[in-house]
Amino acid sequence: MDCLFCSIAKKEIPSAAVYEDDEIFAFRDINPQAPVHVLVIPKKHIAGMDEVTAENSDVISKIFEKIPEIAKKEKLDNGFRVISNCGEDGCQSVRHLHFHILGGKKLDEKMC
Ligand code: DGP
Repeated sequence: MDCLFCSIAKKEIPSAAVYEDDEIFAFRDINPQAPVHVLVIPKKHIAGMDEVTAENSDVISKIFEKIPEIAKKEKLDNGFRVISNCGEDGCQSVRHLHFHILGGKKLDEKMC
């Protein structure tokens, strides 16, 4: 399967890694929309939030356990935002599930 974020997780395409373990990879967004903009992905391909099921959701809870640790490491002590765009209406441009961690400044109140 030709998937950009699978290739990034396998290091076939370089990225600025922030965190890695057997199941999760976190790296800096190539087009940052805040002073800190990190993407957190499961290494195993899940296309998006619309494909999360009871069978594959274990890694999602692991990602959500890891996000506060990443935020702390990135010094986002004053808060941050986590976003997962899904599908066409959600403006998901890469069909590999990812969570944006945004912070390092006061973010816009408007979310859409
Ligand atoms: P979304 O629009 O929610 O699907 O977010 C995809 C994000 O992925 C977008 O903010 C830009 C980022 N991105 C796209 N291609 C690359 C890449 O090759 N490397 C990195 N580090 N980020 C990428």
